[in-house]
Amino acid sequence: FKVTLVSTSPIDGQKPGTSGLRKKVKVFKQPNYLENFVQATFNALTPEKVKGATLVVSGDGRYYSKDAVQIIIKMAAANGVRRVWVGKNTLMSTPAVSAVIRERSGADGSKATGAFILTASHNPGGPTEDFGIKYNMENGGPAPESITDKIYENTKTIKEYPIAEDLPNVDVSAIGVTSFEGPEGKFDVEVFDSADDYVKLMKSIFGFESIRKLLSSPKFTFCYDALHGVAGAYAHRIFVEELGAQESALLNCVPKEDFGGGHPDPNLTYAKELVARMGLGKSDTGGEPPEFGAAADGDADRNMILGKRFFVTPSDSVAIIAANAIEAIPYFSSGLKGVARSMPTSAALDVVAKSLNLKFFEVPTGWKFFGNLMDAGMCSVCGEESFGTGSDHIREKDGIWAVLAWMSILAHKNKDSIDGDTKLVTVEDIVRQHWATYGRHYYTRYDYENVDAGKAKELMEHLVKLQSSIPEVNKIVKGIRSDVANVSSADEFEYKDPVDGSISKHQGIRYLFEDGSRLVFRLSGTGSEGATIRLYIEQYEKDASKIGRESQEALSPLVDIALKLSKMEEFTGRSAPTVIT
Ligand code: VG1
Ligand code: CO
Repeated sequence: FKVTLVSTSPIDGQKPGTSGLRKKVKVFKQPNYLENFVQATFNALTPEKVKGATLVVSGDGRYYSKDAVQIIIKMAAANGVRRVWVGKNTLMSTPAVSAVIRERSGADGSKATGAFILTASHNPGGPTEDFGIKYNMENGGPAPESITDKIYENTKTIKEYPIAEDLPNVDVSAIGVTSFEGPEGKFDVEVFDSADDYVKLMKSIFGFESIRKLLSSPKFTFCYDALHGVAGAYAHRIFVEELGAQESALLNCVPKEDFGGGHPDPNLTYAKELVARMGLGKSDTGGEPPEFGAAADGDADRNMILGKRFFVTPSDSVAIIAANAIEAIPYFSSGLKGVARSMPTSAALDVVAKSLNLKFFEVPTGWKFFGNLMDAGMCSVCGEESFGTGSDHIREKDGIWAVLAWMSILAHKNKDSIDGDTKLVTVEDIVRQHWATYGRHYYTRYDYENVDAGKAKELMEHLVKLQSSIPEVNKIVKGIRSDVANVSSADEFEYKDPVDGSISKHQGIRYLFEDGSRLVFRLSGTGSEGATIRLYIEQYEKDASKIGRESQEALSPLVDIALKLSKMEEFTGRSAPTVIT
């Protein structure tokens, strides 16, 4: 192939957000839009590192992935990349990409040094919906801010990019290696099924035998909903072939370019079919719900965990996994190096860390911050309130890992009862037992999607200004409800990375109450249009007689305060959030 230099000019708005660049497909399809971002990334990595490299390029298979993969292959070739690894049909879950970077060796012993992940995660897909791209580093984790800042700077000055225009499109549906000869030598594209590497990794972490035994018991029933995301490409292999689940346990497990027209976000609002099956929906499907249900998002890094007629909040989920990991999961049998959560995630994990005497970290939203801790051997298990849970087996959150972690805990708690007549220890039993031991963190998140960006900014500025006088805040709070604790402090969360000392500012506004309750306000960094305001509300209850309340009811005084304190309706014109989780 030949290399052509194409001249281009900067395009506005290519700043990577919480997890890469996410925009409408029609934006990505503009001339040079994708190319500029890819070249800005190559330039940020530096030409020396790009030349001769092995790169992974794949994603959740959403609409425009097939075109994007071919463009990136041609640009990689022209930039002197030695090899590109592509998942069959461009499919590779975000956790599988991380695993492939860390674990896979090519036939000639080559190792990948990074990846372009093509996904907009939980955002809908299709010609009128979202596409996304992000870069992951040699450790398998998302590029740190030092790199994403450079990428953004480069997008503002880019003048040209090289591309191998005459390179034929590679058939990404056929497994195998295609070799090309370019001006600087050989260039290979290898298509493979990443499920092999991923399954191998999962088998090295969990006791598949004990999970298999659980799944084979008639007492235990299971349902997994991939919401037509990429998790479907792994679910059959793992749950059915390896672990013996019934075929009928899999819902929406065929990956689709538009996620079947749905919103591939595993929560109580969008995972409608699963929610109904689990006996949690308004429309009951009839029949006895399964004992355990789970769902994934588009790129399979998120998870939702459900019991029969029971929802496990993600903040509780990570705390429960941490509390049981050593006993229930072979990978952790020698102990946990530490645990971490993102700032808006509830403090359920903090209580476990304290009681088990574990190192604990609170980081800003987004998985990139956990990676540094893990690379330094300081953190084993971590999670976010946004349905993300994971461990140091890779450097991304991992939806299927979380399901296997819960299955391991269920298998462990039921190891003596699974064969006999004793009753199954259920998901709900495990959660209630956890609350009884550690106390309960009532928790909810209100999302106001696609609000006017200017108004959202004003609301945040209003909240920052309010913080300067805590007595004033308390006067307002007491005027709204007299039955809540005092606000003891408020701030804008700022994080100093304990490993590299880097500082991340403006990571959300916190109002902290004397009884441990919290209100947190943030602007989303993953949307593709307008602004999304997230409001996180949390209240700790230690009294065992008060841990069984319905959470929206228990939190209603704090919700009331949050809405009035922030003047939510006044600024946004919204009387209700778009989604409550
Ligand atoms: C959201 C979540 C955050 C998560 C991020 C990426 O970010 O709140 O916890 O890490 O999505 O997840 P934001 O900035 O919109 O609040 V994924 O599965 O979209 O890569
Ligand atoms: Co995701």
